Amino acid sequence: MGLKTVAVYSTADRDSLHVRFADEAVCIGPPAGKDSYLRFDRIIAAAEVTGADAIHPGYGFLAENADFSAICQDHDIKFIGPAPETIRLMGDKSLAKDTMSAAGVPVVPGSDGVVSSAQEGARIAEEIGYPVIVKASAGGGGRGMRMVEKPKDFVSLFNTASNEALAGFGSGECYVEKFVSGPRHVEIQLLGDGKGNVLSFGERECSIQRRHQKLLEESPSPVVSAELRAQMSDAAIKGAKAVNYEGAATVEFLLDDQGNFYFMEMNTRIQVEHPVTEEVADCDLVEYQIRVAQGEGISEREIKLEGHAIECRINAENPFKNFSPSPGTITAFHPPGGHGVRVDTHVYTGYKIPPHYDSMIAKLIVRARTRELAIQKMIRALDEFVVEGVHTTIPFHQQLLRDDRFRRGEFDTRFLESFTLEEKNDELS
Ligand code: MV4
Repeated sequence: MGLKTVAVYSTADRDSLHVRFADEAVCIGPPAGKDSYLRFDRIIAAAEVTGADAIHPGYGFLAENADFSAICQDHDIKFIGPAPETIRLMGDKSLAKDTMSAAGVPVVPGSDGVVSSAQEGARIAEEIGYPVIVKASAGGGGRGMRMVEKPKDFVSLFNTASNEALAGFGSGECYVEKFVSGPRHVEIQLLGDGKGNVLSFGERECSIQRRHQKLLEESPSPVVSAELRAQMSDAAIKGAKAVNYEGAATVEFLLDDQGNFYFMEMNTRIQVEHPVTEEVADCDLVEYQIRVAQGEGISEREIKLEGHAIECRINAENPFKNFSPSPGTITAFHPPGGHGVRVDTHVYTGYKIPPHYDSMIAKLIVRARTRELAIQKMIRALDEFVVEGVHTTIPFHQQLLRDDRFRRGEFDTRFLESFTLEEKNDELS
C-alpha cells in the first residue's frame, strides 16, 4: 500500500523481526505487558513522535480495548478497528447476545440478560431445562463459565462462576443458557465499512482446541454446506449491520449436530487464524482493515471462495508434557515452502523466545484444491519444518493430520479430550 510503518516493542522483543522490518521502531518499556504493550501513554507517545496517522492493534493486548480505542480518537490517531462503543458493547457478552438476538441472529435459549441472584438463575434453569451453562458477562473465550447438570448443584456453581468473574474481571454478572452438548465452533469472518456495508468471507472451522486454545483451523468447515454458509453469513451480517460495524469482525457460532447454529460472541479484532480465510478468498484482510480505516467504502457482493486452507499453530510447547511452555533459543529454523505453503512468523535461527508472552512462534498455512490435498500438503510441510532448540507442537500436528476421524471430518470441540498422542522420543537436538 506504500505506507510507512512504525513498530513498538518491549526490551524482550528487541530482536523480533517486526522491529527490523518496520521503517522505524520505538521501545516502549520492559518485558511485562503492563509496563509496555498495555501502556496507552507510551504507545500514543510513540505514535505522536513518529507522526503516525493510525495504529493497528494486532490481535493481542489492546486489540479489543475500548478505552484505548477512545484515547486514540482523542489524540486524532485512527484506531484500526471499530468504534469504542462497539468494542465495549461486544465485550459485554450478555449485552452482545441481547443485541444480536434483537437483530434476528439465532441465540441459545436462556435468561433475558443477566440474572440478579443465584435463586433467580435456578428458576430460569428449571424453565429451560438441564443441563445449563452459567456464563460471566465480562468473560468470554471460555473464561468464567460453569456447566450445571443437576438442579441441586446450581446455586453453588453459579456462585463460583460469579465470584471468579468478580475477582478476575471486576464484575460478577452472569447469565444462564441451555447447554449445547458436543458443539462445533464455526466462525464467520466479516468486514464492515461503518457506512452500512458488510461483507462475509465465509466460515472457519475451529473445533480443534485444547483448553480454549485453538491449535488447527480450516476453511471451509467439512460440515458446512453452501446453504448453511449462506444462512450463517446472513445472520452474522445482520448482527454487524445492527451495530453499523466498521472493521474486521469474527462472529463465533456454536453448531450442533442437527445443523442448528447459535451466536456465541463477536470478536472485534482480526484473529490469529485469519490467514485461512485470506487463502480461500484470495485477499489480504489487513489491507482491507486499513482501507476501511482510511474511509473507503465497500460494495456488497458475494466473495468467491475457492479450494481449502488449513492453519497449524506452531507453539514453543512440549505436546508430550501437557503442552508446557518451552522457551529458549532456536538453534535451527528452516520453514517449509513450495506452492500453496505460507509461513507467518517473527522468528529465525538464533532467535531467543522470551518467556513473557504467548508461546506461538509461527503459523503454517497451506492451501490446495480439496481438503484431502490440503491435509497431504500440510503433512509434507510439517515433515519439512525444522525447528531445533525448543519443543514445538509440530509432532502433535503430524499425528493429528494422520488421525482417521480428523481426516473424515468427524470431530467437535471435545475431540482433543479423547485424542491421545503416541509417545515419541522428542529429544532436543
Ligand atoms: C457453550 C457451550 C455449550 N453450550 N454455550 C466456550 C467458549 C465460549 N466462546 C463459548 N463456549 C462454549 N459455550 C452453550 N450454551 C460450550 C462451549 C465450549 C466451547 C465452545 C467453542 C469451542 C470450544 C469449547 C470448549 C468447551 C466449551
